[in-house]
Amino acid sequence: MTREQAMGRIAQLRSVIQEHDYKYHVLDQPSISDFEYDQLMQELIALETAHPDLITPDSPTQRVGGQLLEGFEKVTHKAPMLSLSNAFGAEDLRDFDRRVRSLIAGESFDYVAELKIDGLAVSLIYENGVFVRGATRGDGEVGEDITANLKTIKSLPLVLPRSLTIEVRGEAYLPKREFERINREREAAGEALFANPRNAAAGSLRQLDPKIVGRRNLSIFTYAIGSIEGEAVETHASGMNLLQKLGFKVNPERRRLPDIDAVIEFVESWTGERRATLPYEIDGIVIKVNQTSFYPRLGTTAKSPRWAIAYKFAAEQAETVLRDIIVNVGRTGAVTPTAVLEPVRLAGTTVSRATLHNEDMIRELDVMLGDTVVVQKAGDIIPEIVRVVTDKRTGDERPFSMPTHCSECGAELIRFAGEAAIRCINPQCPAHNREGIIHFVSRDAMNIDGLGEQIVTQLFDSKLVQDPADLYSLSMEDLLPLERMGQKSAQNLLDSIARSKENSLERLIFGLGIRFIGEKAAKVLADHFDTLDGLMQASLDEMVAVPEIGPKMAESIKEYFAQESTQRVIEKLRRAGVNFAYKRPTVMMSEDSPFSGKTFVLTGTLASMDRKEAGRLIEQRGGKLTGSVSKNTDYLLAGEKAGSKLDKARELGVKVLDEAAFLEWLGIE
Ligand code: 3BD
Repeated sequence: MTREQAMGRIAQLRSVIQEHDYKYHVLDQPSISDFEYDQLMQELIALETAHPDLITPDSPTQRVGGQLLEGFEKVTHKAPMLSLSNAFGAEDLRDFDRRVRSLIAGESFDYVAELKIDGLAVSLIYENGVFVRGATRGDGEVGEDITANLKTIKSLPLVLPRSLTIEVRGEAYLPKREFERINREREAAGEALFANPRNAAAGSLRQLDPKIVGRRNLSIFTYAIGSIEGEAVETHASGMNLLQKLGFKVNPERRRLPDIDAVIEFVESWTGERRATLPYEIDGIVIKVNQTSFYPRLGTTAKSPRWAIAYKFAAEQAETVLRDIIVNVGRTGAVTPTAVLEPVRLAGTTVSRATLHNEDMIRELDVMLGDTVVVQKAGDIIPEIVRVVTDKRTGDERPFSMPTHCSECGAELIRFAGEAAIRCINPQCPAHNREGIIHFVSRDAMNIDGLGEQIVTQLFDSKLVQDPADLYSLSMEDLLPLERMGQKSAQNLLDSIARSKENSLERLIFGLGIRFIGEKAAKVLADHFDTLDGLMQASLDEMVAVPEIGPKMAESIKEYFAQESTQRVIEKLRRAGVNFAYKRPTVMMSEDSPFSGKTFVLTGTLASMDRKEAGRLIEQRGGKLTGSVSKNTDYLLAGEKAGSKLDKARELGVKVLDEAAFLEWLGIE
């Protein structure tokens, strides 16, 4: 390849990769497999390695810098990043509205209400269409340059489709799922947990190693244009649409609303259960006057604009009495204390348990049995104790100390140096084994539908299932005597157990519950070693030679497979016919597939699978996915509650496929 040819191909690859980053991370609608994406990336890396002078900072290969940062430079924002004044109820919103209306006397305007993402405010500067600098808000005047860390965020475009010079503001955040994953991993590694996604996002962006930041899977919603050259933005709504067109991720739950009553209605629609259904945390609603022409007239107070306000959700806290502290032994043997509370209503549910994480937390809270405590729903599901109401102490409270021996097997509990958790390290401990089976069947592991914690516990306690392999010798007669188990559910359960034998190797590796081996590592190992036997025979050196596998993981794998109990289980799984091989995702391209070469758009809700799964099936059969309906779309796959895309398809005469027809094409039912 000549240098000219290399330049051409590099440019092409960068733009294709950028497009796929956008589809995956902004639209949440990937159109190629991870494998194909990786191939494009590898080709680009190879070309850039051969021609290092052609590397530019906006290349997708440069998202994760190789160098450790020394620290963060201070940067002064071109225009200060204002803060928002707060409203705590409908009355505050009406006051805000009265003030706005009196200042723009008689003229007509509307509002935009949008979710207040609970993350970290940042400023992003693009010069001539290229991302050149990103900074934290800091005190609003001066922030810190975190460009290298922000570049690792895949939903942040490194180049824009136009040569614009623009400052964009947004909120970098951690999706709830990623937050939970990170805390699970930190827990397993004995590291301190992050209290909430916000802290985790802030902590991540303060990392000096962009590689670590990259692994945190942060995302970013943009919500304001700080400044823009050569373009007039007349309304906030059109500004957001512009950002969206430029490839930024803008939150879809924003509404233009005619007046404050509509705003209050919108706010109230988000104060209940609905908030919990979002995949990220929000801490309120931001309300902005839509017409930017009024901003100068409305002006700012000391620090915040008068044309915007943040409605803050009430802190979800309640007082109750701590009845007891019980300890549970988890899959890794970690002993976690749980607070047993006098049941109390909190954010729509009754709370009777709260997590105490570990012994250190109990000491920090200085909590005693019988104390009145304030509980809080930390963002999502698991309530926690915020503090003790010491004024309410009567003197009858009793101190609590962690047990010295395992409640399930009696073995002595051990606290390893540098770890917050105390552990039961008896491999025969029933709690270990029971939790290990619960993990084995879980959705991200062997995905055995219909096997919840309660059924596993029943099977375990009745000695029918003592290790994961025992699941494969269960019969109808074993299942029928269980509580709430009919003929039909028993058969379904047996079917899903049987189906799980065909799972690809990564699910099995993850399901075995080897310490430090999460989903990602399991996948990498399966891909590299191909079979479980390959992995079992691998040396430490061979394992650490695999990208993303560190010495701690390798040691843990060796130790796991060396155990006699492990070997017994593996042999039982083998005899049961459980697949030990990695099933590399392949693209099926049969000519006669009705999907082959056709372009699909997905919309609405499908009853039989989620959209991601439907997309994967279409692609496997040679179909292409795109995000929006155009005249080039061959089919719109429309589930329940299909909205504007269905209208558009009808307008353009695009063929519409309903779920039944889709399943038929797939050869299902
Ligand atoms: C969000 C300022 C204005 C442009 C000033 C109106 C205060 C944090 O989702 N709009 C949003 C969000 C934050 C915003 C503005 N719109 N300012 C906004 C915001 N949808 N979170 N913020 N910020 C961002 C802040 N941060 C830390 C300390 C003090 N203030």
